[in-house]
Amino acid sequence: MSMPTGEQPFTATLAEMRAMRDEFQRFLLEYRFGLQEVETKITILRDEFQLMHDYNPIEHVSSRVKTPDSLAEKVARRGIEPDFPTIRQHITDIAGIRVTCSFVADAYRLFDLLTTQDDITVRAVKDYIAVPKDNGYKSLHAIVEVPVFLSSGRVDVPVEVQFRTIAMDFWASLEHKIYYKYDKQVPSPLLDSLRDAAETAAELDERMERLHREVHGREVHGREVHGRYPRPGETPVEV
Ligand code: 0O2
Repeated sequence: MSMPTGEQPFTATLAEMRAMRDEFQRFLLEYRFGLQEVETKITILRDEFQLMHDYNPIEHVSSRVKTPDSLAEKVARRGIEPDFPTIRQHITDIAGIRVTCSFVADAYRLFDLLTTQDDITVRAVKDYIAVPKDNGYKSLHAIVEVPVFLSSGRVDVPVEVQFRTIAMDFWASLEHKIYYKYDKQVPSPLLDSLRDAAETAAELDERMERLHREVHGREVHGREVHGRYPRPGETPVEV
């Protein structure tokens, strides 16, 4: 069964529409479960950090399953067939989780700690922190696959995880609002101001991280191993 994209003429009986709704809900359910699995992993890392290292690298976490409208828009924009197997194969951000961290180093640490877990498969990484987008957007994106065990068996569900700092998040949410306010046709001076603001946000991130390090020093109390946090099973070594 195909999803209506809004561009094709669409006729169906009430029973067909109900069947389509049920199939769509089942399709999205897998993504909701995948999201729950990754959210649990992030929550465990946060709680363990707090308990073992007396430090919380995560400011907040938000998640969403893509709305049917947003999914249909992406299917149309990508020009892919609007059927479930094709969507499953090509649209990898139906389940999305955003981890907002205190500092850039924390974003990379959490990325590392999540993506090296045994049951996680990394499908793709886009490091827009190392190489920001032309508009100034910064964030570290990973498409990970997480196993979900249903009554019908195992399914590996792709989840997009975005790691960013508070400053990057602030910038991205304003840019998103401006983009939609101007219906994606943002005037050029405003685009320049946004790029400028992205640089200011990056400078703020650097200053805050420097300050944090000045106050706390190099955290070697079982926390950092050669500039990063220990991986599971690794013994922290003082440097
Ligand atoms: P939402 O509201 O999160 O669902 P695409 O450009 O989407 O066709 P791809 O490869 O899926 O291709 O995109 P990418 O680069 O991995 O980015 C996906 C998500 O990152 C977006 O999802 C946004 O959440 C965020 N993002 C990427 N670029 C920008 C940007 O320039 N500004 C802002 N504010 N966010 C960005 P969606 O589906 O667009 O939105």
